[in-house]
Amino acid sequence: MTDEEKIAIASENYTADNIQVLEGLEAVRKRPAMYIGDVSTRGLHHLVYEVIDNSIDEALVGYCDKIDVFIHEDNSITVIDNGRGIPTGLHEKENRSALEVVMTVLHAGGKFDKDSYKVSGGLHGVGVSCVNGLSSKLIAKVYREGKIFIQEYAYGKPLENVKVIGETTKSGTEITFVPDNSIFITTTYDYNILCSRLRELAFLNKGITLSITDYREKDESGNFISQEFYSEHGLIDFINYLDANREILMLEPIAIEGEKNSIPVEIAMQYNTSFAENLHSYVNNINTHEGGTHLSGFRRGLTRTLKNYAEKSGMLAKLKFDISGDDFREGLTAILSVKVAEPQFEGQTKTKLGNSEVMGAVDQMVSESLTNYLEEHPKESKIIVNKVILAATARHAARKARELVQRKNVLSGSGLPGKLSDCSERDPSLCEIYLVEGDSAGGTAKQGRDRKFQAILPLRGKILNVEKAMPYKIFESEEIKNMFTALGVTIGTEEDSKALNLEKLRYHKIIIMTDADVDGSHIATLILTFFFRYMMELIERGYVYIATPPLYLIKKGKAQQYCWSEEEREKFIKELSSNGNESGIHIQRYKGLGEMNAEQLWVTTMDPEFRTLRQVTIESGTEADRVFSMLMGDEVPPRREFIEQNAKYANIDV
Ligand code: 0RA
Repeated sequence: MTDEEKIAIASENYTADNIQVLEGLEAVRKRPAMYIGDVSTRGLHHLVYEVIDNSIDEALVGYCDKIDVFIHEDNSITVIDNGRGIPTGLHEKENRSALEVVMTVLHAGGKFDKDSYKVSGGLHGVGVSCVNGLSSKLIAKVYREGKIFIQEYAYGKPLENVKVIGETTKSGTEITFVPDNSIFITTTYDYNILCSRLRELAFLNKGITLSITDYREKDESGNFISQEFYSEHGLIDFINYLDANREILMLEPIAIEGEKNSIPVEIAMQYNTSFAENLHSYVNNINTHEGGTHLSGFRRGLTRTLKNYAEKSGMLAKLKFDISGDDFREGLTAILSVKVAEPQFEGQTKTKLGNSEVMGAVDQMVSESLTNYLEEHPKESKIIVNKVILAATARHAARKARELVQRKNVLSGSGLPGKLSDCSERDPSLCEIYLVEGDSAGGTAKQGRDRKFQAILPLRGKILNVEKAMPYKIFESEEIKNMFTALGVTIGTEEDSKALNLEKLRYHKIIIMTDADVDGSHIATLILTFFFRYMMELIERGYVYIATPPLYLIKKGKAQQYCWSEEEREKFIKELSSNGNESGIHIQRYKGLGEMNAEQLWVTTMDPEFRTLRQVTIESGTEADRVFSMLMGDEVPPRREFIEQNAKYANIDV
């Protein structure tokens, strides 16, 4: 900061705008990750979210109800809304168009409209100028006061003054940007990732229509792929969407909506027959994966209110053990959405709400509304209390089973499973464990591995489907117990039966290696379901991977090559036969890991120099929850439909 700037700040003339002007877009280009999280696929998609969030802000103050997103052939993006349009008049202090200020000054977005209740605004709330700074080209078109205004930018710098290019009867903003490929690792947009965010925004902001069109791909009838999202009932629709594949226990979700201490709170919740707790919380439309004060307030309010009701009802009289907080949330799907004017985000991924005043607001809101609900719905209330009693009984059984398992481990020396072939390295950050389908492939992997840092744990057949099983079953399943003990992870404490302890985690790469066939995919999905429901943090920390064994070995004379896809296979065959000779080519289709010898398995799938590992990430917690409940739950038709739609992404033998 220069002395003049310091003086300006210290002087009476200081306003917030002074500071903002100091922060130019060069800062964004220098440290993009600081502003948008990262420069991978995730950051790339955040550019779109940032623009949409400005349109959502317009919708929240009542001026916009339609937002359309287009992915162009070159992976540039257009977002169009029917809001008021970014102001285009002269910005007195800056002596240039307000549009130019909004697009080129960091955090300038909201400065024109102090009375508006701005609550949205991207993961990092950095404003649309940040998108501009990270785009090699951006065009802003504004439809306002009967005119069409336009300004173009390159790398955040205006190429010319704002000009009028025509007349219009519409109002709104249209932003087209080309992400700077010198900043992002990848600039290819994923249609499905954008779809889930738009769907989520539609549920969180009822009444807005959001659409997406992808000009890169056509459907069977020759139309560009496109989807539209609109929700009339908001969070209630969201719950029904998430629970579509679960057996639900009530006629319709419980809905809570209102404002406490000027904090808008919206909740929808519903109990189902599963054993999983599905709480998803949002602050200003941002998914708070790490929870925070709003979620704590929800839990408190829920536990206290249900406990009071259950005790008063007399239904707990015969229960021989106490009920814990978890028991009220087993089989519960809930969405909690609050709007906070000045949110403080904490935690590793800045997705944990820190504002202490929110806890009490949500707690009170839940207590009051839920007390009313329970009094007005005696039938549902009884179902809920019975569900809680069942959960307490199951937890009790799980604790006994867990204690038995853990006592046994203490007795058996190292406590490591007999089937584990461990590595010699002791630093977890250098160690890998392969979870291998079948004893025979396990044997091959054991011979092929580098024993210094690679451990092998063979798993026999289909492991327990934890989506359907009662929680205590995981302590009875040999394969699941082996995974816990080999990984060095424990689960459950006196206070929290699902608490995960990763302090003694023994490997930072956990690699699922199954056959490239239907059974293999099924086993990989079962293992992932187990991780998702019981060891989510392993996935969040980026420790879980999927190995990719090759599908073919193609040989001709001395030339040989492994191929991982049909395209690769065809390409190589073409190369081999380019000299006109179509003969002597030998193609081996690997149906399973067992068909490779140790050397082949090492070279293709395990050697860190050459292998491809697919890291398992969760783009959307709600979407992952829905997909797992569908893939592993009881309802068959939605599962069939999903598999048919997604078969093209997988190597499925048919
Ligand atoms: C600043 C002030 C106003 C609106 C906007 C920005 C605005 C920004 C974006 C970005 C995408 N769509 C947008 N729509 C609006 C208030 C406008 C007024 O007071 O008329």
